[in-house]
Amino acid sequence: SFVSKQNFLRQNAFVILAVAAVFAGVILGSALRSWSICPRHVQSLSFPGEMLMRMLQMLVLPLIVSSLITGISSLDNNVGRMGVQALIYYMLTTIIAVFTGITLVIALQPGKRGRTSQVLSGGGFNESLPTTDAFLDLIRNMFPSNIVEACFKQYKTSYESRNGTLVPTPSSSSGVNALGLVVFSTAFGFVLGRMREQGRPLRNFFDCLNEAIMRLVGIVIWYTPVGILFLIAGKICEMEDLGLMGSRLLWFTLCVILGLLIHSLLALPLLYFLVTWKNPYLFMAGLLQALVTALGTSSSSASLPVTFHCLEENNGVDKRVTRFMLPVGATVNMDGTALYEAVAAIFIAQIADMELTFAKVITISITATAASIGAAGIPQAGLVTMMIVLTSVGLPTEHISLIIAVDWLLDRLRTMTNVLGDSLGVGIVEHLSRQELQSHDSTDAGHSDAE
Ligand code: DAS
Repeated sequence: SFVSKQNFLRQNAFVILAVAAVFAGVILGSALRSWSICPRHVQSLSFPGEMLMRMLQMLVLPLIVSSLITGISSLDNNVGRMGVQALIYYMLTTIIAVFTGITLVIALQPGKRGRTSQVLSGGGFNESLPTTDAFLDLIRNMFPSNIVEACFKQYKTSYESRNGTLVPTPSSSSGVNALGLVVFSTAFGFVLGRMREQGRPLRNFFDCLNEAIMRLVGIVIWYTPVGILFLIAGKICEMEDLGLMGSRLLWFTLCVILGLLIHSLLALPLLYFLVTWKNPYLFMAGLLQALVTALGTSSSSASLPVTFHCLEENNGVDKRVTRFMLPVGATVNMDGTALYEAVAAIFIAQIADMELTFAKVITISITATAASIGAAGIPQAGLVTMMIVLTSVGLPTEHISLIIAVDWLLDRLRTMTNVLGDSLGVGIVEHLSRQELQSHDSTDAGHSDAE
């Protein structure tokens, strides 16, 4: 039994370390907090965590491009079917998430509880973003005019005030345009797959690039527990005192957390079980390290390398499916964010005493879904795309300041749900396509025999 215990420890070392890092981070952070150290020291405390973020982000760009191109070009004719399955899964789960959130926030009425919270003040967003412009920007970002620029810039309409009215002026803001890269790489991979012999050198190139990046991921994985520990400790040191949170904000936080729990622990696992007849919680256990990374970094895109590692190494998912689905999922499928946006918008409407008609609730659900697709997988992106949801029902965008105080926490939690949703989707689509993948394998073997 000693040997089996040793084996267990060896196999699960990373998971144990990652979970231990969360607890250690909380303890270290709370201890240092009681000494109330100055911001400069908090910065040096978070430094090892910042290094983890930077290392992961460094890998994300080549990872997205190479995995999508190799994944899609190797799937040949199955790519259409699997793509449709993936899109149905993304839409369905996002709608379930939004529905769960809306039901909870209407039932619990967090915006009507107690007095106005003390955190009403705080920096606000003054810029208001007309909904149609936001939708157009989403589509513009799908087709970047310059693929190199897409690696570091996103398109975003900005506004100029002229004689008291806001006039749109096209401009660019910083941030990786992951959506544009995903669209380009998908199309590129598709064409490359059809080029047969002629496409082989480039397919080999991207295959090799992808393999090399995944090996680098295998090295960075060793550093994740350290990074996570310091990311969490640093955050706990600098957070505002939760005791000052008003009762409305507290109810709002609970409402979001409850919704995320229902979606992550009941709805998604149930869907996985209904499709595959396999134990979803076993599958989820293999993902722990990715989930903890999401908690630490609050970014699904920074967690992407670890998610790849977990699905391929721990859960043995077919690489063709992870390569094709994960980059897309991390960019467009955000169940946690959609749930959060819907809850937050209705919470704000409750505080503002706005009457919620059925039409408004539907508008909120649609824009919350769109906002979650448009949100980049980076920390607090959901807070910015909230503006689309608020303006769509005529709520002033500066009301976002009502919820800024708790966003650092809810951001981490919804990112975990986002990563979980992407990963379970990979499991489901792999299960549905097992037959095609196998027959594809055997025709491939036939080809190489002939060669
Ligand atoms: N933090 C995000 C993510 O990476 C998105 C959000 O802010 O909701 O998933």
